[in-house]
Amino acid sequence: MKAGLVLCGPDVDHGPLALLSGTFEEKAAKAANLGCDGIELMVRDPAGLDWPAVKSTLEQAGLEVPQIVTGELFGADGLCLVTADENLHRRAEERTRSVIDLAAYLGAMVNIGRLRGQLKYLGDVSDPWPIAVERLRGVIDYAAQQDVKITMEPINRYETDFVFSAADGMRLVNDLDCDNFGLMLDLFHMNIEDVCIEEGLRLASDRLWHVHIADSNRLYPGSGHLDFDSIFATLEVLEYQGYVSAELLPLPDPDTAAQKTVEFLEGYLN
Ligand code: LER
Ligand code: MN
Repeated sequence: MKAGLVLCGPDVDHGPLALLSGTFEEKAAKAANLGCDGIELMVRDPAGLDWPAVKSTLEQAGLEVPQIVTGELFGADGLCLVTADENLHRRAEERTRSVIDLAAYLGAMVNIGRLRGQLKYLGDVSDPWPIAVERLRGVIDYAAQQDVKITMEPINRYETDFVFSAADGMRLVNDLDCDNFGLMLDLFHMNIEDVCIEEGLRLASDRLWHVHIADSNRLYPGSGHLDFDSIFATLEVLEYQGYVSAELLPLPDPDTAAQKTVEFLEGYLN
């Protein structure tokens, strides 16, 4: 297992769950000094980014980019894939394709969280699930051509209206049946939606490609009531090799939250 955290790229002013302060270069240096293996890059629009500069900043810091996170495509620009609005869907696909191109350039996966949209955005249809599956397939097929993996994140019911749990995520994995489509599980969402976090991890283990860590209250681990001894013992048994990456509230400040998380992870990852 490797340690990571979510970091805003140069085109994102503020990510509500991203860590570290300073310029992009300063944040990359801080992540490396803390002992992170890599960072999850939060982007808004790759067209506005200097790709070689981003790559060289991260390479010089010795950081991998396991994944690009797309939350701000929805959060800042309202883009989403599962919608009846053809124009919105086309713009969301175009932007997602450019994120996939950047991911291919950086050797990263691409996460789909809130960017997926919602079933209710499809309007009054009797069975929205198969329509949603086909809406998602477009970007997954495009990613496959670029050799990029897509991770779907089950998200709690207060933020979306489909794919809440690991079981929901595996239903989508099975219905899509694409080798480049897997799951990212976020312990904060799992604590709300999964009957048992450890069981959810086991259920998804064949397609578990990334993990977001936060405690039950979305503060740095150790601040809430999640049983991390049991969670990490489960990941060990499953021989999970991917990233455990901090996505949490930047409190008491973004640097302290990052430092506390990496210190906490050291106890489990080494
Ligand atoms: C994104 O990874 C996430 O977990 C969401 O809660 C953001 O809204
Ligand atoms: Mn998350």
